[in-house]
Amino acid sequence: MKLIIAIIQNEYIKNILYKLMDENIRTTKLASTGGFLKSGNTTLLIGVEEDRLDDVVQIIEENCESKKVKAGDGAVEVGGANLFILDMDRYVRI
Ligand code: 2BA
Repeated sequence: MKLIIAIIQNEYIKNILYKLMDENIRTTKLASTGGFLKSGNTTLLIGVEEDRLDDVVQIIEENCESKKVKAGDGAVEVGGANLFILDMDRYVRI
């Protein structure tokens, strides 16, 4: 199994969650805050079998995009989603 930690900009989260639910992909939604901009984003924990990994990445890719945001005197390009994909040793549901 894989664990996807997906940090997603709030404006995209509703749509992404609906699409993941349509595909029977389970998620846990956490409120989070970017360390740099100090603005709210959402972190999803998504545990999936390896053969569903590409489906999840595709759903997220198709439903968000990066955009420029003002930061101080300049601007930064904020990703619609930043994904960390980890191998999971073991999953236990009790
Ligand atoms: P923030 O930390 O608020 O970062 C927002 C955007 O600011 C980043 O977009 C990046 O373009 C810029 N940025 C961040 N740190 C910077 C720095 N030290 N110097 C210059 N510019 C900087 P993204 O890279 O797309 O990140 C969006 C959000 O994803 C981040 O919000 C953070 O919550 C999370 N994130 C991204 N990379 C991460 C990482 N390696 N570890 C943990 N969280 C990460």
